[in-house]
Amino acid sequence: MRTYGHRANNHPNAAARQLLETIDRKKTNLCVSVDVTRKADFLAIIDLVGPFSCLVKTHVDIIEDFDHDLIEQLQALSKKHDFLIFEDRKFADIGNTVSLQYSSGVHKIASWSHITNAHPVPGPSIITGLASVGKPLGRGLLLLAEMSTKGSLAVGSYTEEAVRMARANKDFVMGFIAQRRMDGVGVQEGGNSAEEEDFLILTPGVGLDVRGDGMGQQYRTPREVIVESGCDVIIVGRGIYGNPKALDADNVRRQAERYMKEGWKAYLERIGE
Ligand code: 5FU
Repeated sequence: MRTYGHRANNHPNAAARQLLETIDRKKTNLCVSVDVTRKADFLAIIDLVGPFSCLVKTHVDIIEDFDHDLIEQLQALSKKHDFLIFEDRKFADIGNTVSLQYSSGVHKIASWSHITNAHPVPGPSIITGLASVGKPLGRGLLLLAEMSTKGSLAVGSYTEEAVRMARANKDFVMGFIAQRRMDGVGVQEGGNSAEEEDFLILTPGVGLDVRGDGMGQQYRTPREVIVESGCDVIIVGRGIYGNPKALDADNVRRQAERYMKEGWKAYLERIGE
């Protein structure tokens, strides 16, 4: 299994290259998901976890006091701590609509988020729509090939079609939200092997202390995700910041470091070091 650094040197997609370089430089494959509703909490958590993260994942539409200053401060933290930004927008509409949702509105996601994602449910036109905005800016797109939730419908031929859509749009699609490596998935017998591709697999549903959240979320450990399933980035939310109503700065920092160490240990095991 190749190293993150080696993959960075050879990757054709600019956003993927940036993420792999950051992972290699900071020695962390941890993405922290910051799902809180107050701007002050959002920025405070990111300042605490930034040193341990390669990527910070946002849902800006849940923030009650969202404003342009939040984006400026987020960008300043991204520079200060050397991490990329991933708005987990999960676009799912026709090409024209997603291009407007991505570029415009209150949030103007494309102007600040290095990476975003989309459900493949509308078919390839969703990639065309998002690429028309994101490609000129050097952004990267992840397709949701699988989900972490119990009873997810993103399985079987749906997942295979998602991978085929990505293969046909490698200049903009840098990888997948998925629960396992996608090499060879959807490759027809006698068809091209997956050797030439290097899709990044970013995986939510990661926790060290519990196996679920009572609302359908299912957690696996960093080792299960990185070693057993061959994924590249662990996405961790509540396992790090706990209850947003009772934020404990020392504990947030401690948990981020703990997940970073577990994720990196798992990666070293995977590459045989
Ligand atoms: F695509 C997905 C998925 O399959 N599962 C997820 O959990 C996305 N997520 C996101 O990861 C979800 O929207 C949360 O933002 C985050 C997981 O947060 P947690 O607190 O670690 O459960």
